[in-house]
Amino acid sequence: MRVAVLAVCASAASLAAQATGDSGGAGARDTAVPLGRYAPVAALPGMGRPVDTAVVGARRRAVLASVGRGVVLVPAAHARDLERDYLQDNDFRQANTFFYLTGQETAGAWLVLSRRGGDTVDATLLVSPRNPAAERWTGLRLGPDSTAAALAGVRRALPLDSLDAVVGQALRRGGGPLHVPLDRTTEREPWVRVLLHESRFGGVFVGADTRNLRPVVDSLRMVKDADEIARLRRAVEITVEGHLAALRALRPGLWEYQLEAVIEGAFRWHGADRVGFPSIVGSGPNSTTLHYDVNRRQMLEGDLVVIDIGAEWGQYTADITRTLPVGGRFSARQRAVYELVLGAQQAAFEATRPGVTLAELHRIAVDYLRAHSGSLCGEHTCDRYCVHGLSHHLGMDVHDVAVPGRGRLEPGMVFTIEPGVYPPAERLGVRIEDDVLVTATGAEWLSARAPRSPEEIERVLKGLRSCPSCP
Ligand SMILES: [Mn+2]
Repeated sequence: MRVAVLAVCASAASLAAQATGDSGGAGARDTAVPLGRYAPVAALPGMGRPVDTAVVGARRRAVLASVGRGVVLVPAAHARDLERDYLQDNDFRQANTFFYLTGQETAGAWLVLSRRGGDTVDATLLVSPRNPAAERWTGLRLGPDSTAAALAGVRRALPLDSLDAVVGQALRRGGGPLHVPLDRTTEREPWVRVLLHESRFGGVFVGADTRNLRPVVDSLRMVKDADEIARLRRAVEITVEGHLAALRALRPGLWEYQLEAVIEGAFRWHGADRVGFPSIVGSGPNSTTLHYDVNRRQMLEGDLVVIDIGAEWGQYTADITRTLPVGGRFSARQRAVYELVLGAQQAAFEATRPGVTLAELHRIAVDYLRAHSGSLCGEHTCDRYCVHGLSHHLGMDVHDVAVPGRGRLEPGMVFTIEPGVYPPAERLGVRIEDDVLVTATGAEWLSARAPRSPEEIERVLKGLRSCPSCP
């Protein structure tokens, strides 16, 4: 598996280089050019992004090598019905496992992987036949043809109704078990019921031979390949733009939802696909509610506002939190709590390197809070008011997959460091969250461009507060 992951990194080097080149100098960004721009796929104008077929091919090889024996079957997400399910037709988001192994955003498709002679992966994509009448309404879609096969880098793309035959044939040729992703998102799917309780797929398959593919894919997903890191960097940069927009707009009297609007406007302006999670803009007492996302309060002079946001780009999401003084300057007390939290974050970052666990980093941050509290939190030390975990992995899910037994950090893992202190009696909450990439020797701040020290925040609030088009 190690070798496979390295192979992925090598084959995606060109894409990483391209992404790095795209981003330009960190300080001198031309904001007229959206960060999320991409060259459309000619076969899918307006919808498809180019896929590095070598990258997804390497992931498929890694999955098959990992499962050992059997056939791998992976469904795409369904399209929602415009009339029946949802008011917007633009709300499709691909299933993560399918995206990881194909890079395709096609709805209702399936991927079948099996071994063909030695280590060769036989990958078949199954998609609905083209429907010109429907495409007139909803745009071009992939069909079962050579275009789809080329875009996904698979041997062949067949019509959906060949699914039973293709899986049955693969099982007859190489034997079981059948590996399918079984999780919260698929458990209610009709195909799971069929798979687990009825004999299907040419009569070859029986329910007892089904294994869950998720632990295998999740384990691979924990170490990001170069393509994933490039996507995460893009999501982080767009999220930083959201924070910069918030800094420009912030002033007493503004409503939390207005700040949310400015932030999410910046996300879309810079090409984000959607938010990775509901934007948290919690001021004053709301700063102590960890997942406050109602965003309905008017922000007042003297408040702090906790802004915990993440843009999603190319299926990957960032997660960055800043705590800002609404009036432009921290009070002495706010600043003291802020600097304590900042110090805890810095201590955890400096301890980050391969081999360390997130639990150890959490302990380091808590120890820092306890050791440096002084009388800041009264009779207790401030670690008493640090009520959530310090970190989570970051990727296609904002709280990305973490499999048991894989607790030690490895190069290529991406996670958050987000200490917070929330003395409840005071209507005062401070959280600082950054996204971090584990390197061979330590770690890299991915979100360093978002102002973080109190001095820089106050300087930027003073200097940037000129936003002619803001409400
Ligand atoms: Mn987080």
